[in-house]
Amino acid sequence: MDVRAAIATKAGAPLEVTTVQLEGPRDGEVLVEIKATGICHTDEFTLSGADPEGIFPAILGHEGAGVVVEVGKGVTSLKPGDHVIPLYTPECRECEYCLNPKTNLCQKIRSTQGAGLMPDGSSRFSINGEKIFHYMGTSTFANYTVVPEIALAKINPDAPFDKVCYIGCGVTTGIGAVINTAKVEPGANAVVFGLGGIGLNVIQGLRLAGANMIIGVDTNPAKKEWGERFGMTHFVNPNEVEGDMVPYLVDLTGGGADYTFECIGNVNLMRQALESAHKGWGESIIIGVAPAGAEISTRPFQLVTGRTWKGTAFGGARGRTDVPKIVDWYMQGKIEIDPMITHTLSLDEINKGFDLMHGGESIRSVVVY
Ligand code: NAD
Ligand code: AHE
Ligand code: ZN
Ligand code: ZN
Repeated sequence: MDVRAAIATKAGAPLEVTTVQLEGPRDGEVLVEIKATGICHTDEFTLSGADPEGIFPAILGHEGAGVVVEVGKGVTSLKPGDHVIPLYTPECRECEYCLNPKTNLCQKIRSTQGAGLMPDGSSRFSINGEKIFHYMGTSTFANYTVVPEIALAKINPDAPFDKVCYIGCGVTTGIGAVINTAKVEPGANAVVFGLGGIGLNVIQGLRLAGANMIIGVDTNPAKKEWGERFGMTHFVNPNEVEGDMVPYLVDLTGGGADYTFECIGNVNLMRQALESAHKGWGESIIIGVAPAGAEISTRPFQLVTGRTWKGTAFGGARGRTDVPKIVDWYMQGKIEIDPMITHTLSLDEINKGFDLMHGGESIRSVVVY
């Protein structure tokens, strides 16, 4: 069938909005009509050419919500009409990783997904007979996409697509990092580096967990008001701090934070985040995705003296199990999403979403089909 899509033709070039061809679902696959998709910084990261797994031409997008149109042979958990959120971290419930409660990183289809292909090693997207690659197993920058059954969470049909699409990445990543990865306890002190679409969700996760000091760090002064809107208690603009940030934050937290979160993708800030965690017990969680070739470093003494460095993907969430619950939290008013969706665009305007992100003007732009 013909579908409307934004193609990433090459690194650094704007997306091209055009008509492409999509094949129907094969065994274990599902055709989904995408109703809305957020634009995450990771889409920008891959489009920029900084992603070692970046592959072109591809249809990016991994923060969508939509409706099941058709199911392939063998699909048992979904039927046409079901409302779904595609999952870039699937949940097969049978691989070694799914069976280990210590991780959410289902590996059932990770190798083909990373190569921009469906699990059988082929692509469903093409243009004039030329293959276009999938992206993160989701490719939500198209109004129809094909996704493996194990990479779809069935959600409350009353939930608005243009809001809950954000649960497909940003909301779950931020809140999940606090609840699943750090397991923050009430009364803890925390520092969040980067108050964008992810960092603000870390802040609302910390509020939910009952944290005490919630310190936000961002070079964009406009983020002070944004952070406070979701529970931040202190704002630090590194450009206004004389000298090194680490002693400043250690002093502000009375010895270091119990938890720090890096939500930018900058390896220098990852080091600052680790070193501003409390001696003896502080944990630092890396969320930001760093460019190809970048490496983290610190003095091993930082770890010897009791700090822990951790990372998290999709907030440690098991998508088919946890995403429907997070949608319900939104529907019950337990978490906020609406104010963070600062811009709603048509597919034709998708490149504007990237411009708004570059200019620090948006928290989340959402494309509504
Ligand atoms: P964003 O662009 O919305 O936010 C980034 C924020 O960092 C902005 O507020 C910006 O002003 C701030 N910033 C930039 N440089 C800074 C500096 N030197 N000091 C302080 N603040 C600075 O991006 P986002 O969508 O929130 O994504 C953040 C990061 O998280 C990206 O690297 C993205 O790829 C990654 N990410 C990871 C996961 C995961 O599962 N691990 C999921 C989603 C996003
Ligand atoms: N492909 C990159 C890494 C990109 C990355 O870390 N992706 C995160 C999700 S970011 C969502 O906005 C993730 O889930 N990682 C786990 C995984 O298996 O991809 C690279 O460096 O190669
Ligand atoms: Zn994302
Ligand atoms: Zn699995």
